[in-house]
Amino acid sequence: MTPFEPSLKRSPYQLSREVANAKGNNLPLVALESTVVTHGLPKPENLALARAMEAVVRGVGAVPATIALMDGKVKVGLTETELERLAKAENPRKVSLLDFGVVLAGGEIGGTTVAATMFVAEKQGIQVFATGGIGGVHRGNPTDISTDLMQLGRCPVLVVCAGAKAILDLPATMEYLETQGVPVIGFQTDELPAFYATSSGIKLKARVETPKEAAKITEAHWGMGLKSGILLVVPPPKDAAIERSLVEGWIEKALLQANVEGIRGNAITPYLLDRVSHLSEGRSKRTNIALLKNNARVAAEVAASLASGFESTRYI
Ligand code: PSU
Ligand code: MN
Repeated sequence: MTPFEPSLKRSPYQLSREVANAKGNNLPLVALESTVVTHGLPKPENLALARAMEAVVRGVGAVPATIALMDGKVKVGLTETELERLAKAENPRKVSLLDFGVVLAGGEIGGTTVAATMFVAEKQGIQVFATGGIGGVHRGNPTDISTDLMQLGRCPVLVVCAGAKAILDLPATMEYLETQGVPVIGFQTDELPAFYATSSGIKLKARVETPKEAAKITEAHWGMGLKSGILLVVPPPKDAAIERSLVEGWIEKALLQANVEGIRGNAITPYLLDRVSHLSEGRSKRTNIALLKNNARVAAEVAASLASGFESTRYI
């Protein structure tokens, strides 16, 4: 073994008892990201949301595996105390793929992005992952492309989301996903949702009505050896969705402000989400929370369907 091969003896991964038990017994698991807790939502809503997403997953009969960095470990499934430490941390790190080493070695608390959570989920054999919105290509800055997109191209995890965050360039993001060979499947919709809004005007190539159908496509895609991720896009619940033109107004303002303040790099997403929440007087935040819980439910249902091996078909 070379010194750089992952070592089992000193594994950086630490599974909660619940997650270890679920893995051992082939119970449906749903990975949950934690950047939304550390950077996506303000305190104390972040802790309430983290707990609520876990509760929704359990309600469907699946096991939540919230992933975060803490004490030099990659935690897969958090205890109640750990969830609180994560949500209440002062200056937590936003951890994408490039940050793992630094944050682990420094023993800091970190919330994992979609890319980072996918990486861990795949390593741990968790096939389904729920989040709010993925990262993408930024508006007016096409070289700022979220690692989420690259990771979706090479990591076989099903990501349930409400599309890419509306602050992004959605057509460019879709082009990138197409280039990477990532199927984008609408859950009871023909259009890519625009995160806070139900539609973006971008037509999708595939649509499913039920979690079972989504599970079937997933099995077929991976069953033939394809290694990419799959996006299942779920519009925000009707009563929480916001009209597209209204959202656009807030985003335009937030983008101008970000430019004036010179916000760049991985700080731009949390900054814009916060500005939009402010401009909408909290409305966007409420929509964000509603769609996160809704996505957790759909993800748990797909995970349950996959775990039940509905057709007991395994292609090898
Ligand atoms: N969706 C939200 N809030 C968030 C994020 C998504 O509603 O905070 C996070 C996700 O973790 C996503 C990340 O992976 O923002 C993208 O950041 P970047 O553009 O720097 O890659
Ligand atoms: Mn970026």
